[in-house]
Amino acid sequence: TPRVLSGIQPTGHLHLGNYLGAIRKFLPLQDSYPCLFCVVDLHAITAQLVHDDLAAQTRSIAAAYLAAGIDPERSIIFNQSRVSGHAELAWIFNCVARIGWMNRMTQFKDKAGKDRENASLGLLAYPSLMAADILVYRATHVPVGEDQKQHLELTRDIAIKFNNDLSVRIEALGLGKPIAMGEETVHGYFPITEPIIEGPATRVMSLKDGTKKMSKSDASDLSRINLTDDSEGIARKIKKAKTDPDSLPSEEAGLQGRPEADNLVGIYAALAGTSKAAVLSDFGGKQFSEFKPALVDLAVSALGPVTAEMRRLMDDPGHIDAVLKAGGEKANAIAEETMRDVKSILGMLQD
Ligand code: AQP
Repeated sequence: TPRVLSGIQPTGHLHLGNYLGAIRKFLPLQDSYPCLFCVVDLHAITAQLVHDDLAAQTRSIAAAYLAAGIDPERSIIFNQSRVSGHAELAWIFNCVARIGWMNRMTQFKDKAGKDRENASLGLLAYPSLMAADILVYRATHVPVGEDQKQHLELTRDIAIKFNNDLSVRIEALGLGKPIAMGEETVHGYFPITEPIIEGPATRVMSLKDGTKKMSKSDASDLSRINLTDDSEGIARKIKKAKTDPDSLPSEEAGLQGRPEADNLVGIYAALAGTSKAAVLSDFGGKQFSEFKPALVDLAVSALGPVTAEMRRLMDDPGHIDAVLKAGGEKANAIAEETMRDVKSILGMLQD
């Protein structure tokens, strides 16, 4: 049975990349699938243990989910640390995954920097916890930005290794089921999760450097549009965004070698719900001086209602806390089933 899960870390302000790459994609999925949307607070402590405002940041991600239109009656919204199954399954996955797999993760290399020996063990094991976030709900689909593709592949590797190494026990307990793996059908306990990485904004780039990902941790606030920016802020950042001196091409191929132009056209396409080709058929031959004001109008009108609703929700933290608590209870019920099965498969004694 299909099930969707995605999560966002409560570390710093949400930006346009998080919105277009992830949050906005959640909405249509809840019409077709059971969905869980998580605020991954256990992930938030991997790079930095102490946060002054973890509770407020957690509420603000939940507010973004709600403001984007996620319906807590239909989808489960919760924070990760409430459901102990995430950490429990992550431990088991630490014993499934190999150290070499973790060492190859580009996010670990980027975030650990040069002083790798001094990075937390949690930062290295981050993808194992992410696999647990997904598989503790036996989720089949995960909408994410392009940067998470490698972690999703590792989630699949963990599921495949668990299914293979424990296949005899899984079958003996009658816990095996047919699992879709691309075109093939295999047998096992955990699904082989598919990432959903689609559309023109799977990797939104910095407004200051079209070769760098738009990121919460970029020192320059001008590099990103935060979901907390007001209309003037959005307009100022788009006007100051780096471009090149040429006019826009009429066809997508003309964006090659022009990362800043490609990024702004991609953002426009994603906000307008269209393709880059369609944007270029309107703006091909036009200068950035004409394109940027159109992008400002579009960004302000698309983001304005979401950010206003986020602010309104943040004025009532009690409501957000109640949503997270109720979501946590529903999530826990599913996670407990998985943990019971997994412990049986491993031969652990339980009641
Ligand atoms: N630039 C981006 N373009 C498209 N999607 C993006 N995502 C993040 N950046 C972009 C997607 O947002 C979701 C949440 O990711 P996260 O909680 O892991 O956030 P993050 O990766 O920590 O965000 P940053 O801004 O990239 O933080 P730092 O600066 O700490 O590295 C995911 O689905 C992610 O793909």
